[in-house]
Amino acid sequence: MDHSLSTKCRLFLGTLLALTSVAFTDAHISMIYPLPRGHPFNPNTGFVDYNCRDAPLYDGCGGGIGKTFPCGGYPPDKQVVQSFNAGQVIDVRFGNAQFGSPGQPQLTPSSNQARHAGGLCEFSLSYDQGKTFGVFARYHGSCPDMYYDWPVKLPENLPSCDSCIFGWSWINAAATQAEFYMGCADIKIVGKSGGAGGMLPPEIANMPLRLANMPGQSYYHAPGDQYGNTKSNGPNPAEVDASMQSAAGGPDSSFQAMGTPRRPRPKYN
Ligand SMILES: [Cu+2]
Repeated sequence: MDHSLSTKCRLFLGTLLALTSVAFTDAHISMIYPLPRGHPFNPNTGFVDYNCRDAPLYDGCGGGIGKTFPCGGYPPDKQVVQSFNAGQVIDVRFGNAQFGSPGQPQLTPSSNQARHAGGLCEFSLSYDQGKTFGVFARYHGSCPDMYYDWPVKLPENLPSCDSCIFGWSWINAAATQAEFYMGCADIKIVGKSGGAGGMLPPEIANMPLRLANMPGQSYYHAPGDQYGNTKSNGPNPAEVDASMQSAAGGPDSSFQAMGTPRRPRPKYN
């Protein structure tokens, strides 16, 4: 009887160790400002995802909601309280379950923040609850990085909306398989033109998200930087300038997929 107890005990400890090592070796990064759907810090989230908040889409992360496109499959927030003005600059920030919160280790330049040598970050808006997204800003190469703010300017000509989606999506550069990450914040936008129920301006609506590394899409990495999982040089000043002019730069001619397309991962739900 003692023997069976201690066996259970060892099994339990083994499980704990396994869970812990998964949490640290399979680390990723996610948007933490604006506060996205699914995040434990978001008081209005419709689903609290303790296990897979930082995970890419379709990677088989267990215990979560089975992250799918768009927005990780999370339900909309219970109420929309994050409000921005058309033309406002949003300083996007990133974090993860290892860094950035009270009681967690201080982020240092050499911290492993699981940024996978950056890649391509796209910032988008949806005025139809995630059916379509239009890209209004991009950062190539060094994004994401928890060390920096990533300023993006909401276009001046956005109409008002009571429940829009601010999207961050990321195609990673290295350090792990070719992945696609997405975080969605439910926001209100106070437009210069007033009146809710508008649509995305056509120049934004016509700039679709770059989709990759999920069922039905190609598998590849995006060009990144040389800093691996540690602190980078931050946002490219030219891209900050472009963002301040609300200029995504049109179709993304500067983007080149890296490497040969990879086989889909086996673990789709
Ligand atoms: Cu990762």
